[in-house]
Amino acid sequence: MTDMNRRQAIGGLGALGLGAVGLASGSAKGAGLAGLSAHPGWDASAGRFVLTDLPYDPDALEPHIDGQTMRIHHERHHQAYVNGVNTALERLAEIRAGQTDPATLELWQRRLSFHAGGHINHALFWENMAPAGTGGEPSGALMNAIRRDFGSYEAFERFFRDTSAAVEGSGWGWLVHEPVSGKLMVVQMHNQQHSLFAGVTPLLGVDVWEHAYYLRYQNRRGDYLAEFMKVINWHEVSRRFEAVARS
Ligand code: MN3
Repeated sequence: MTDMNRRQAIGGLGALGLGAVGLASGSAKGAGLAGLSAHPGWDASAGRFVLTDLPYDPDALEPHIDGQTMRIHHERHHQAYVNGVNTALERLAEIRAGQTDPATLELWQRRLSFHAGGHINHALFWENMAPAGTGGEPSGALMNAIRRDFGSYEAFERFFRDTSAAVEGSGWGWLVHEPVSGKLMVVQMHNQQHSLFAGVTPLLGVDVWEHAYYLRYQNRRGDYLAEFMKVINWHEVSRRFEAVARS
């Protein structure tokens, strides 16, 4: 896929109202592409969203995240979001064409938001992880920004883990770049839908739905989060940060 096609694909997502997962910022200068450059999750020739590849073997994050969880999470859960966003777009097209009861518009808009959010969240999540020992350490401009906005790396990590652990029910913890202030922030996302500020760029996300950790950690979400910190791909987080900092 060319850069332009990627930009168009992601720009399209932004136009669907999904900007708060960072895609709106991709419309002008491409920063929102940051997490999706290798596996854009969109088949331009078919005009459909597609499941993104895992950038490593499903067993590669063991023992921190187990292979069975990774397989089910990727092949079943993520695939269901891909199917869901495609179905929602088909039903909405039928409503526009007068072929489906317009009273279902609200339902399909809600499903569009949920499934498109799920697709993009997971595409970003797979890429912001890497086998332990290969993801590097936070450094350079990213580390400077972490120190500036959180005081220290340790304070950031504590806040990121506490914020993610405290998500009520299903959702996500995110480190984001907020474009108005130019600051890094740690925020929660509920379900698959954003409760973020418009236009923030997602830098690092952790899925805290039970399907992300229950097989190995059962109800011990905090233990999962401690292990997640060992499989972060800081090279990718830095790449996202530098893409948005440049734009
Ligand atoms: Mn998930």
